[in-house]
Amino acid sequence: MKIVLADVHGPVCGKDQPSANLSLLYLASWARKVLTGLQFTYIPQRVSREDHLRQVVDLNPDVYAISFTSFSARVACSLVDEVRRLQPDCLIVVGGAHANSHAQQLLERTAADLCVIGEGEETFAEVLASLDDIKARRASIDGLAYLQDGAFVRTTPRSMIADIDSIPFPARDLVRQEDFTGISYSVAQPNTEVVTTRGCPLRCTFCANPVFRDRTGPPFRSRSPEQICREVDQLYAAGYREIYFHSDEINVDGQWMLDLCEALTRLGHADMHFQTNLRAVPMNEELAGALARAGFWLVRMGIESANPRVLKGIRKMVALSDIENACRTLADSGLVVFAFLMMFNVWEEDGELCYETPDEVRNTLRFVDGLRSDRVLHLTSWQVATPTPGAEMYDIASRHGLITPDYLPDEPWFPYEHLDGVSRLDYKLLLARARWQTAGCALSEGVVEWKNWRRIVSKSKAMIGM
Ligand code: B12
Ligand code: SF4
Repeated sequence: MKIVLADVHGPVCGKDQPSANLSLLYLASWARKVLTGLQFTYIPQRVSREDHLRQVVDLNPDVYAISFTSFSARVACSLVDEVRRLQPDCLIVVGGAHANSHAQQLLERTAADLCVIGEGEETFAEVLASLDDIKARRASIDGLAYLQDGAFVRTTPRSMIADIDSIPFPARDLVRQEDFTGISYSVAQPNTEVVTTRGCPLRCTFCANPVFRDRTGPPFRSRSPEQICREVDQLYAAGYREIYFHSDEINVDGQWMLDLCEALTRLGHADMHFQTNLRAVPMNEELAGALARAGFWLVRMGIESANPRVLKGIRKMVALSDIENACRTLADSGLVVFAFLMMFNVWEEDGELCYETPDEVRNTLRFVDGLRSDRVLHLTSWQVATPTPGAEMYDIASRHGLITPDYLPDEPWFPYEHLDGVSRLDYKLLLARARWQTAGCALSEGVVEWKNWRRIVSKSKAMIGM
């Protein structure tokens, strides 16, 4: 059986693809564990639209499986329709973040046959096993959505895999390292990503983390440190020297993080470097020291805002003092601290629409400048808070008429068009200031990301008003 595993062609949000899409490689590794006779071809983001479609026609696959977020959904939908035109008999399966929140719309508006909702490994393998008679058997496969005589059908939700150690390592043999640009802000080449946990126990309103929540089974699961270390060892032997650990937040379970750090330290790969995402709490000298000893050099922390009113509204569940403490503790242990920041967040209080004001955004900029001058915060990334399918903020924006049902977040989101107290001038000045701050950080740390030249050019043009 021939199966294409497809990423949309890029760049997406102005960026090239840093490393292989692990969602697709996990689907392949699980399917290989339970089935035989499978021939997978992975098409990365770097392949142009023409070459993507040419490869599909040349391969003449039985299954075309495509993964995408809401930010690449528009391109993905047009690819699906084009693949259907060129390969009328191929089964088209869609999955990923956008498929989770917009299954019905995707099925009604594109030529996709099946939409996989939730964790994909078991569902996809069952689809492949039933391929000969999929129309008759799809109703008995959990975690699927499809149209039957034009009506939307959703099968029983798929239980989550309780023991994620049972999932084999992603099928990296299907990809070529040269198709990827490498992770941003890296100190060693080649580098790649590893998924260490699935799900997050928290519920920040702006976060679209829809796949692993509100379904049957445990929402937050972690791999055992030993199993992660086996994957790290394998990657080390394959020549990799830096890994970005994609836990949503590595420290939501502090004891597990300590165990992982100890196991990584015991591996003894002094020239292997790590980076990860984390939260401001829990953080203390023991946790920060363990990260540094294990080989972590960069930690990316969601600060979002320096305003207690906003932190409470977006349900960040951290105090400003926690953020400051985390920056100082991590920096004292020698770690480079990278902050994710947002402006003009939107939330709801007793049904009323609330939002971050221009003065509050200015306050966050000043707070960051203060931490920078103390040398406890080193790099930043600013985003305008955008309603993203799967996030509570998206539902709030819909309820208050800020977005239409057709809205996709690849369209620019201008807060001044939706929020009374934000003017166009406020927005432009604050965004420019935030971009200068990010550029200033990157220049002073000596880490300008030239590979994102498209973004740098477009942001520079925006800053000088071109
Ligand atoms: C790693 C990551 C990235 C990496 C991707 C690396 C790569 N190599 O391609 C980078 C840094 C590039 C990235 C970029 C972006 N990301 Co991102 N990313 C993630 C993250 C943290 C982990 C993804 C992952 O690997 N998960 C592990 C795998 C196993 O889970 P999974 O992806 O959900 O896949 C499972 C199922 O969804 C399903 N499945 C997925 N695809 C398919 C396809 C088929 C056919 C089938 C059957 C099943 C299936 O089966 C999989 C296995 O169970 C997620 C958050 C999260 N926890 O998922 C955000 C997340 C996916 N990203 C998000 C966003 C917003 C972005 C950006 C827009 C950020 C930006 N402003 O630039 C860009 C857009 C990129 C794009 N191509 O569209 C959002 C998407 C929300 C949405 N509704 O669109 C998420 C959910 C983060 C969040 N909490 O809000 N991201
Ligand atoms: S922003 Fe981080 S802590 Fe909040 S829900 Fe998303 S992954 Fe969890």
